Amino acid sequence: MRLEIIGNIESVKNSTNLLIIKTPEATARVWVYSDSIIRVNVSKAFDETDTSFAVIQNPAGQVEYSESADEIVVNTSLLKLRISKSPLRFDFYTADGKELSKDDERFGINWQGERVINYRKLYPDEKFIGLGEKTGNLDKRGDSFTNWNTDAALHDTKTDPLYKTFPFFIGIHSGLTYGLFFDNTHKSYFDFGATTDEQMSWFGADGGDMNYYFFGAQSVAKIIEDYTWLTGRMEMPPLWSLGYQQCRWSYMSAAEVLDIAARFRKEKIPADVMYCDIDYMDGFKIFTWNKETFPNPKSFIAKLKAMNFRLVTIVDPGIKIEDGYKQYDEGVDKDYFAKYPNGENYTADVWPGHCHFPDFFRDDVREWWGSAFIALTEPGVEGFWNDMNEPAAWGQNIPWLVKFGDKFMPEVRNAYGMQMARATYEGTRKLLGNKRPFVLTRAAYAGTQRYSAVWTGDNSAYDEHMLMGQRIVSSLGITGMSFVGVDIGGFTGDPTPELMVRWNSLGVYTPMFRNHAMQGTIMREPWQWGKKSMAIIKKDIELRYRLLPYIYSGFYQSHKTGIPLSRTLAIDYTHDENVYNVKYHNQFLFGDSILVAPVESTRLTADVYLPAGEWYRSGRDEKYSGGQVYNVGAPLTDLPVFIKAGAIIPMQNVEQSTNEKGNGILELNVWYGGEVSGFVYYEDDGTSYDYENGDYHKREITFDPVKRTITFSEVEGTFKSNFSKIEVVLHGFEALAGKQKQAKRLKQFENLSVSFTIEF
Ligand code: MIG
Repeated sequence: MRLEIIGNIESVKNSTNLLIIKTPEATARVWVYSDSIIRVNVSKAFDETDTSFAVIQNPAGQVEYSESADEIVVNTSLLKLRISKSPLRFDFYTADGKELSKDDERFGINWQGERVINYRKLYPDEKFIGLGEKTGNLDKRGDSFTNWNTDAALHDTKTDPLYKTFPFFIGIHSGLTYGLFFDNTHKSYFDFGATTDEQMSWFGADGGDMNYYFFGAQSVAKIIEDYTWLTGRMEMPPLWSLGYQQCRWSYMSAAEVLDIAARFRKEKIPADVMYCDIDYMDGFKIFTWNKETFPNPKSFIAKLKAMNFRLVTIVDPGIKIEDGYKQYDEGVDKDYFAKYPNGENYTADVWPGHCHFPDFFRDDVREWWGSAFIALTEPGVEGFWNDMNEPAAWGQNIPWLVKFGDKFMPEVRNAYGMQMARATYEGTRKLLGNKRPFVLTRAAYAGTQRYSAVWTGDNSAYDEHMLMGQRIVSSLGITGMSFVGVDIGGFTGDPTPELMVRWNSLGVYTPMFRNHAMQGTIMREPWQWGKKSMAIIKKDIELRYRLLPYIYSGFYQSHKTGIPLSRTLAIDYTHDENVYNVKYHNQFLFGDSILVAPVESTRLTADVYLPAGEWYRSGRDEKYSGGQVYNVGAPLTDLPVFIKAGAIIPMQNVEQSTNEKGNGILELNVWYGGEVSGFVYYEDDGTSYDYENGDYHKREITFDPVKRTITFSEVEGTFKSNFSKIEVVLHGFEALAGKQKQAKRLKQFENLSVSFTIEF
């Protein structure tokens, strides 16, 4: 194997919006995307079409740079990229000269055959967060990872790779932050000081270009904003998908699904969504219904709707080889399947038996796939679950010579699931008219947030898995995926009642709240765990529904800025060492101001680290000062949840589903804090795209402890709030000077759309 390390610059050319730098080995290109984003591409065979599955932005324009005998310096108002000429190396600094990240002086970028690697300097105190769906610690220093989308059934807390590829990480050192997105869909590798002698970190891929975007903003939040500006942000999810979701592999008939739904209503446990896993189909043929067990999909779904439930159905990519089956015949006819280089369709075995696989990399195939959903939308399905799209087949690796689009499998495998989710989203959005589809995918690549929610695949029913699942949810948040869930209760194995209760209580604070379990496991619905457990599960699900106005506003934030709903503490408390301590690294902020500390089901007390500031224990309003560890009670009825001082949390009354009207009162909870604080409240119809045309209701709510006021800004947007009244509930105001008995609930206010102020 030949090793080539990139050498000296031969020429530099300034083109319209990029610098082109040649060495004997390759050509390097440098673009500026914004003041805080610079792109570097080093290639032996640059493809001028320069397409990306992830990136939706274009370079900003002319690259500003200066050149001397030794180096080229690219400047933006925030960043300085020093490119040394002999040999070619890329070193990034803040505009005022602080070193953010540089190539390893000795090895820089190099090739071993097609494999391209970038060795970079490792800083003594450097930490690494990101890469999305990865096992291991929050701080990935000392670990290495591979991206190769895999059906990782039975994975444990060490398994790698899993189902998804997000080649984006954030480095933290010397009080500084930077981000790096390696946009390359080949099998890729990241090593955060695992295999080197504390000198280098490195990343690379089996082929393609050394193609990365460097983010230089000096806050993790701003880096996430920049990354999601580059790769896109989620749309507003349908409100119903934020309610409780009940799934199982499988509810075997329409009658069974309806029974389960009716039982939720009978027990008065709020819920919004039922699922059909693979057994609703006829012989696992996608876009069909089993005629015996689901004889009349339309009336079945109408009955569900009458109970205020929506239905999500699963689809896998494998199309059964069977003459007379519509999707098969059409696919063969139009040549829509992935192929061997001689033109034969690639075949593999999965649930339906022998299958072909749609080539989602082609526009016409995505269009075809998307329009086939009429078989599901016509009877009334509104949610579409994309499984097995790594793609997975029984015990088989896809041969490397199979072609997708004009590329061979190894080049694009990591983007297959994303392109399936894209086809599903684009097709169902069209079919549903002005209604928002809910799309859920297992495999994904950077940018998937534009099309779909994700879940973390087949987890297991034990405590360690629950805790790791939370880390993965927060880690996916760093890489742009806000709408994320895990199988609550654990997919494989049977949870103890305690674990079920505990996991469900964490589900309240999981962006997607779905209970799901594998074939052959004990039934999982809330009433299967005995009266006492059911009562706790019910209360927690009720809390989820009470929090929906806060949660929906949190998703609006993700939609607008990319900041995830589930936030590792590394986002807001980046330079606080305790955040990375494995004792506390599962903790997270849910939205702006709810801190959650996941705790095993076997422990009834927990050490919780509260970062700087003041905190209140939720439900008890006891006050804690931050920057300390507390040992707190953690009974199954009361997961340790803390509210940040100054928090403004809008809540509503308990409803049995998001389809209910509610009592029309928005309960605005305010926790006393020493500083001015604010909250952006957002509401819309929850189902349509009218918000894109200004039909929403948004206002800023500000708490001011000095003026002793809570101010509501004027409403922006045309949507009329579902709440006619606002009731303010004060927490921690008792000690305020001058008022002996501070009322907890202030009288209700009309929810006017003009600005108004409340005094306390
Ligand atoms: O081979 O559709 O991860 O959620 O229940 C297993 C059956 C296929 C894997 C998914 C799981 C789903 C199951 N699927």
